[in-house]
Amino acid sequence: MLEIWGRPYSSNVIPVIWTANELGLDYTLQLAGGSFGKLDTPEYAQINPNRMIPAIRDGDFALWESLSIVRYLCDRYGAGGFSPADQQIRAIADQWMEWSATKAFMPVIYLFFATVRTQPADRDPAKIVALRDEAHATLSILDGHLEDRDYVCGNSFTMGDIPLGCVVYRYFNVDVDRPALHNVEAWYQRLSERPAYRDHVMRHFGTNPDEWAALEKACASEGVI
Ligand SMILES: N[C@@H](CCC(=O)N[C@@H](CS)C(=O)NCC(=O)O)C(=O)O
Repeated sequence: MLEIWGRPYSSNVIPVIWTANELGLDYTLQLAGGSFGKLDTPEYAQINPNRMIPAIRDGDFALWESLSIVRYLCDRYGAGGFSPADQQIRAIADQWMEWSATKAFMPVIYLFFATVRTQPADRDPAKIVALRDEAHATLSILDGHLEDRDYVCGNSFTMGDIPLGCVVYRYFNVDVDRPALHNVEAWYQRLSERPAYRDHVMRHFGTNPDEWAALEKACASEGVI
């Protein structure tokens, strides 16, 4: 059975877990990383020599790097669907996955760390506004792209929506004022109609480091997800 190594509150693990659930795959989640540890074992070094999460094992095959895992799962188990058969449509999906990793992820994750992962007394309001502005400016590009399409590749949900769907959930759920992004908001609404997105991306992550840590610890009691 497919094994996913990671923790369900990690920004790089969430796209992998969401993908596996979209594809209806049977898998076991090996809780690892952060307070769950296990990354410094010889067994894990065989799976991911970087000792980071996520990683997967699919039979004898091991793979790391979150978006490579998303592509692999969609190619192997969702070919012609989440991984479009048309090479140009697939390239567009790939383009937005790369763009998510290289442009959209950073301002949003830094905004997340400057708010949820920082004690309220230690927060820097100017830094938070600057990160919010950077995230908004970047996501405005996605907003323009979604002006005349439902999903990043057109009318169907594909792997191209997955990394950005995770980024946008965090952006829309940190406690900051945000200028409108009408098309991204409409796309986010469409994603939130998907059960796998609701269950595995739209996890309440708390409002401060203590709540966040307690929520992540509690996921250990969920066992296999
Ligand atoms: N580019 C890698 C980044 C992996 C990464 O930074 N993982 C973090 C968690 S989000 C990690 O392993 N941190 C150590 C830990 O969680 O213990 C990917 O997308 O998979």
